[in-house]
Amino acid sequence: MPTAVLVLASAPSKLPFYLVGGGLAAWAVILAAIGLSRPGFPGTRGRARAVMGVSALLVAGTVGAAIATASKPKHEAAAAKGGPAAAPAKGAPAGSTVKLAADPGGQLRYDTKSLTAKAGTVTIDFTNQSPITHNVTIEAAGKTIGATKTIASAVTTASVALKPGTYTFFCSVDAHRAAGMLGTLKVS
Ligand SMILES: [Cu+2]
Repeated sequence: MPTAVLVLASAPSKLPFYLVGGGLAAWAVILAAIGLSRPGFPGTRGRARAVMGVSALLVAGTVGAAIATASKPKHEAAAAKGGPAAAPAKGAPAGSTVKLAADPGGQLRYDTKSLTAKAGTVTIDFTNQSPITHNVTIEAAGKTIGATKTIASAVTTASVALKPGTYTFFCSVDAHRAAGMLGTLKVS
């Protein structure tokens, strides 16, 4: 028996199906043999019921094992292997983090003009090493959706819930935006 347990543990996928299915086949052979050798089989109502019950159980077991082994969701297998489908379930947007820095020398620009993020809670990590105050403000169709704190010689973080789309990020301090402190954030 320990060997069988070992096999069960090491080869999970189709084994239950083969075991129960094999049991069903053996049961059918036994029933046929008894039926052939004893014309009166199964004899009493109780025995007939028992035979029917065991048969039904084995059939249900086989079908159940077949479904259980066949319908194993693909993403589970992928998750076990660390595949790309190991992402969070639907309805729980992954979101992501974007990193952005203001020009450390004090020029009115960020270190990039384009950012990308995944829809959901988007975290903005903003670094401003310069002594000039800056922030990161997110805007869609002229409407402000969120912003970091305005900082100088510091680091700050803000989280914004973003749907897929194209946004503008810019600094709302003075005329920094007009001077070129802006860029495009694409959320997919
Ligand atoms: Cu600024």
